[in-house]
Amino acid sequence: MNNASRCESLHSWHADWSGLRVAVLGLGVTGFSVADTLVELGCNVIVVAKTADTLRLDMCSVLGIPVILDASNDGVPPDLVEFAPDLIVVSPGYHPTHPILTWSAANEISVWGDIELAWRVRDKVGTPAEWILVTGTNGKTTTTQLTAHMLLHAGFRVAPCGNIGVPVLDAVRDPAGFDFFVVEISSYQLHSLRHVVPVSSVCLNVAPDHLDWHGGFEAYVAAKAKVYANTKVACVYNRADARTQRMVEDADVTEGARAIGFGLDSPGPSDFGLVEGILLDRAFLDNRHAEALEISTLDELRANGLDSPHMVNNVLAASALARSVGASIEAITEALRSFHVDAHRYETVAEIDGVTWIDDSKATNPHAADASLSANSSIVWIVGGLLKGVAIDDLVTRHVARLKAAIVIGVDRTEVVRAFAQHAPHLPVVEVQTSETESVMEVAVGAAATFVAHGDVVLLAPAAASMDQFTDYAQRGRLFAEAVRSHLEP
Ligand code: UMA
Repeated sequence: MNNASRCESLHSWHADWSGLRVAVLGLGVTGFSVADTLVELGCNVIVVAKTADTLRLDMCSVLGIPVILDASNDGVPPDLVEFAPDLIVVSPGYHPTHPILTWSAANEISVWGDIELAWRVRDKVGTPAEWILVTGTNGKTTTTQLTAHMLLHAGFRVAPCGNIGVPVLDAVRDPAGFDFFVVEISSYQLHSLRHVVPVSSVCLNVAPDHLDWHGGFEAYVAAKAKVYANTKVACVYNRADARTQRMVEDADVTEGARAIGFGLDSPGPSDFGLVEGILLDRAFLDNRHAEALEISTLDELRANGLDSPHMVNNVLAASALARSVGASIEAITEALRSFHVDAHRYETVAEIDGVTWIDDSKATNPHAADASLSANSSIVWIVGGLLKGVAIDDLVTRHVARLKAAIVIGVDRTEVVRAFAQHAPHLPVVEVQTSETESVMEVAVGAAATFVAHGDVVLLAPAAASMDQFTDYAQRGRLFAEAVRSHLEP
């Protein structure tokens, strides 16, 4: 058997992986879980990465895994060529045109993502868990958490994993064993996804994001559409987003899978929806042509901040996924009462003198920022960061009437400042310049405070990723909240 067909034949944890030569690209959260798993399987492993933290390097050294650190990140390291891998497992952040991936294609070396490997070895602990896949431009982490919380209340053993921060391979290797994995899956992971058979799946919405990585919107949408492939029970789509419905229509699913729509309007048979403030399941009941089941109400959801339109959509999508695999309505209703949204997702950090300061640092693209801008009428907007090839012109045009001022952060703010000059020429725009004594958020908050009056909202919804000035969106939000507190309580 040649190397390629040996790799293709490996479909179980209990298959013979011994001696397989595998190069792992990346030594972040994913890369380490992949390398660790492969060593456990008896493979001969090498890791390549441009950077890695000391802890992971130390752990690799303990496990006897050689690491090639290639700071240039723009070629094929000679030690990798010499290693002659049978298989490459790539971390999600690697661009598809990375020289190592071009080299592996030219040399017919199989390339998998971590999700592909996890699917193949999912039978490590007892009966393999069923997989529920969750993707979308926005709302996927919350929907993943909601679905997992509902299934937990329904008495199942469940692990939320994937892009949410816990590699699927860690869930697969957990000796506890699970009934369900709710896998948040990013467009990067979907790009390299080959064969997974989910029990149910959802694409919550699609709007421009990560365009520089995918090379355009169509390629991004095509990656997202892969979430529905082979689905067995329910393909859940957003009735207000025709692209998600088309993805389901075009998907090659398992015979018998149903299309289940969700939306904020009245549900048809096989839908989840909203009628006079009541969230309804009209899909998973016998007499769905004449009846519907009540899941919750907007009033109930308000009690724990789940009543904004985009959150209600997440709740409906999660309910559809949970119902599709047998959760009772009662379990879902109960789960919603005890669910709390994570920090930095439209979180009110202070309310003082009639001014509300909101941390929506998780709004890392225009589609997400659009939702939080739409929810307010007089806004001082803190915006900017890494735009990832996506324009913010439409966002500025749509919300200019709600804006009182814009405070622009981010290293490269040319595009943001240009969009305001073009579409909101009369709006006060402050570009944040840091100094040795003041950080980005201290300056931004100080500038925002000069514009506010009673009834205003200061909204951190950057419409951009954070890594140019912060470690991640969480740090960006945390520093904002700290700056707000120290500004208001000097
Ligand atoms: N690396 C290179 N060269 C490259 C790219 C990366 O050497 O060209 C190396 C880095 O030096 C580092 C490692 O690869 O050693 C990092 O790999 P990675 O960027 O794939 O990140 P991980 O730490 O493995 O985390 C990934 C996801 N990150 C990305 O997709 C960028 C995490 O999602 C995810 O939680 C984790 O796997 C577990 O599944 C984060 C994310 O930002 C939250 N996701 C994007 C999003 O949600 O928008 C897609």
